[in-house]
Amino acid sequence: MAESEKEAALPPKDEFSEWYNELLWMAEIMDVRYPVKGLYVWYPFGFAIRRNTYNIIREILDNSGHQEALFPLLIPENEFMKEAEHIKGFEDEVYWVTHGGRDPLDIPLALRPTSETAIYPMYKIWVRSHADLPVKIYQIVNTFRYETKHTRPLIRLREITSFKEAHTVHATWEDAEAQVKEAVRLYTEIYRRLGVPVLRSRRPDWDKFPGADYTDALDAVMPDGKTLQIGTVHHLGDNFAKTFDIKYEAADGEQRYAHQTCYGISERSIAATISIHGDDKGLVLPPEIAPVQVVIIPIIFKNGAEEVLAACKDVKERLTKTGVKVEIDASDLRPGAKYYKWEMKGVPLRLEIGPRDLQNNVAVAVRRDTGEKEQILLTEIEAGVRSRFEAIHENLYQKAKAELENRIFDCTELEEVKEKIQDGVATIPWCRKRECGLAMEDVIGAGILGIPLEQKKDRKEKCPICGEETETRVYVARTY
Ligand code: 5CA
Ligand code: ZN
Repeated sequence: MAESEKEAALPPKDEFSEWYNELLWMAEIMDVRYPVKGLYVWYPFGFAIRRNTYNIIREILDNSGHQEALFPLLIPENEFMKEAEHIKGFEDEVYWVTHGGRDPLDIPLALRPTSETAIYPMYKIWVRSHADLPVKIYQIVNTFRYETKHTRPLIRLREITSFKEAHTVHATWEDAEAQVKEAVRLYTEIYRRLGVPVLRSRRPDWDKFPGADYTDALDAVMPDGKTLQIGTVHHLGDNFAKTFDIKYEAADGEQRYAHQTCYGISERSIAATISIHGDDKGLVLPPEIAPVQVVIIPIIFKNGAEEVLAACKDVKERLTKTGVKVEIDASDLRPGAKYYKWEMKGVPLRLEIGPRDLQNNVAVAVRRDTGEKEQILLTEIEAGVRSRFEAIHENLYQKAKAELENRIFDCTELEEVKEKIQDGVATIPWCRKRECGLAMEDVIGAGILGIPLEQKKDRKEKCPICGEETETRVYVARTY
């Protein structure tokens, strides 16, 4: 694409929606011009971010006893229609394949909106005895949901291209509950690696996954104060085991229904990461997911160009050997234009090397997150870059954590909640009765996000609807 097409400036991050859309385009993450609503194209640069992000997800799952597998995209109608609650939750969102060529199919096939009904008929065959448990399998696939709310790249898709779903099977309800806790911990760790702090809460009953006993969720707070659900963990009880007849032989020889969990993350993980860290100049990427981690800019005058270029190549080679992804920008662009370009792409560290730096045996390092300039001795460039990466990652997380904490407002009145959710997340006492929860949502005009998984149970307060005493506070937020 021509450089001239991209010269228009990025809107300031304060105008979040415009900033987000322009950034995806200018930093070459997604192309939204594909002619089907809700379907978008990954550019190679965006796809590299995706690959690096999903490497973290794979690593953390593989190291905690999960195995990756792959199930079919198409689900026969009769399997899909087995679990009543699940059908109710998804039937308006399913795409159906009804023909093979010109022949109507005997059994219509659903494009998976999620894969319970593709995986559990196989689990019925695979699970025989208590010795087979637990099963912990995940897959990373595309899923399809005919979303009727406003679609947005990476945030609300009709083809979710990067759906990581894990499906586990356990002997008892308690074992499954322990797995839910473990999954919340693993997801928190994934987001820690992305520098993204999360809110963790139990969804109210009316907002749980269709077919689940309960749903725990991770949410990020976006720059406009709205929350984005970036991961969910569901305790399925034995609901699906009963409909799909997943039984195991217990140690005492008896046949028992299994208990299950499932948990998912999508490319919303990338939407949150780039939205939370980015700034007015473009992307700011945590080093671990940056497709280019260091860009070297040779500062060239009439004399000494060869020495400078040779030194840049040497630095690149040495960094590459330690696994750092490096580019040298020796193009004809003016230095200012080069800075603009690589800042837009979120490159964590820029190294400038000119004749005077060579005399001093240093490179000038400029951090993308802070703009700080420091000299690094060329003889110590590997360690110098490594330690900057760690500092950048930590700074991104701490900054985001402070911003998140500033956006949580403890309220006692519903009117106050209405006002505060314009800027972030409110908390308010709730007696946990359904009718009070729904009444609150009505007055506020926004939903209850959930009951925080870590409650500060220090005092009794009054439910603003019925006046009953309670130790529970809930998050209320505007959501994506
Ligand atoms: N089977 C379960 C666990 S994998 C399931 O489908 N859960 S879910 O419906 O909550 O989806 C898992 C996660 O995918 C959500 O928490 C959300 O972060 C993400 N997600 C859901 N719908 C979309 C969508 N239309 N576009 C992008 N991401 C989505
Ligand atoms: Zn109440």
